[in-house]
Amino acid sequence: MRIALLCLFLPLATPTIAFVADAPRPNIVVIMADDMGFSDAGCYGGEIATPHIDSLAQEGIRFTQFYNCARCVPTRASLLTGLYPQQVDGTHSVTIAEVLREAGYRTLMSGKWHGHPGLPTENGFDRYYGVISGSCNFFNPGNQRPGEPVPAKDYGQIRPFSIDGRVIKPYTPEDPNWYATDAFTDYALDYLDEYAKEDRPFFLYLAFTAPHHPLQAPQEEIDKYLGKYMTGWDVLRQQRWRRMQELGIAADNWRLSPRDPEALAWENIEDKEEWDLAMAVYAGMVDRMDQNIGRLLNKLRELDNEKNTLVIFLSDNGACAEINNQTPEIPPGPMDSYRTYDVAWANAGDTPFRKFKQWTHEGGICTPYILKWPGVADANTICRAPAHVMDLMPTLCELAGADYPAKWSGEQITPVEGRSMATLFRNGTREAHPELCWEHVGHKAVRHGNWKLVGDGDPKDLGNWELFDLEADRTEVNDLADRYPQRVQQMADAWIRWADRTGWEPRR
Ligand SMILES: [Ca+2]
Repeated sequence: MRIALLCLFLPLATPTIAFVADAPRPNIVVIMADDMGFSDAGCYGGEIATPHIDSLAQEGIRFTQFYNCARCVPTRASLLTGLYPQQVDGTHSVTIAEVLREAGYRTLMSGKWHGHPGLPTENGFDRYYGVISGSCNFFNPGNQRPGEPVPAKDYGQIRPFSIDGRVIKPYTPEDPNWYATDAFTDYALDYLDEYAKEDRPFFLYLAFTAPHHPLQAPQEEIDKYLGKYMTGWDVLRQQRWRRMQELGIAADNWRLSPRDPEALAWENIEDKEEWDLAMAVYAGMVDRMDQNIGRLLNKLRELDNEKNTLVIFLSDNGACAEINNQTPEIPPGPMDSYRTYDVAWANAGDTPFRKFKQWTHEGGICTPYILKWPGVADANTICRAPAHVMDLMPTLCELAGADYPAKWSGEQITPVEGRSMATLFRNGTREAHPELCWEHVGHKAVRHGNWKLVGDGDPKDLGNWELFDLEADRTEVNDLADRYPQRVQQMADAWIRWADRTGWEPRR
């Protein structure tokens, strides 16, 4: 019965393909955005110019139910290890870079680490350039340079950088035109050039900090969008909603969730120009990231790697509604400004879902996931099968011909929780997860089939949970908890068992 039920999960639009068993192992590129909402990219309904992300969608598969772990650190831990973030302790886990390197891959990383003990180069990556934790100032993560303003920081924190095994704190780039999104890409491209002649596949993990706060973008990017958001977030949500219906991202039975209760109606906003600027800077950050993804895709073509390279694009969590205005007197955009775009724009960023980064509603944990693998994965396809960021480890192991190890460095390793998605390319189906669970800063969720239980507070108090049938109500607007108390009880118990099993002590 369970299997029959789970089959309902299988993709409606079926990616199919002849999987060539003896084809050379693919190069693997994983591109991660930081805090990018479900509908920001054009191919998910957004109005921001993202032609290169859209080209991945044109030539690949877009997922509509791809899950993460609600925030930077847990998602990255899960992606790297194939485990729930609660299980990752660095001793009983192994990273995808360690496994792929063991299998003969050149392992390269550029960008944001943030989610695993030690440095990337101590966790399987041959090369690394980037910021070790959090999100840094995009123009200068270090000390003030002569003739320039003091770079704004998140509560004064200096974010450490690392180049290969060396930690640099503070990291003050010499180049006055340094911009984090460009710099992370520059290093990635240099690595690809440097190892182009090697007779071995590569794994590149390019983890941008864009469009995480602070809102900082080159002026020419901001200028492209300034004024375009004067119509406000209510209209923007409607426009995105319409586009995602046209694109087929939203299924016919999805509904647009109401405006978040903490967001004001746009018509009641007085300082509209300021809000327009905030969203213009955000859009500029996404636009610039997309341009850099274009540079990377060009490099793959130039090195004749395009055909045998699997490219994955994803975001680490939903749009961010955190309010963190360190410099309330300086408008968003430049180096000396540290600003956020607030609940209402984040609500538009996560159209059509409810809630945000940190939450376990769909707006927190469901983000774009695009996979392009020329000649293997079907082009311009939408896959509605649920999948999770922890599925990357077993998927990439399988494609690389590597076994997930039972032991690593003499230690017993926690068995992988993720499930390979490789059969999705082989025959368009795979056995779904019988259960998926989440917990982050008190926000909890469990999914069984199309049923999702989500809530905060004491998990034993059934009044703390909402119950949704995601098949009928993907945007979680119709709480069925009162109607199905037994199911609530059953799923709450399952969540508590999971929390006990994964080593997290529920707050009771
Ligand atoms: Ca993030």
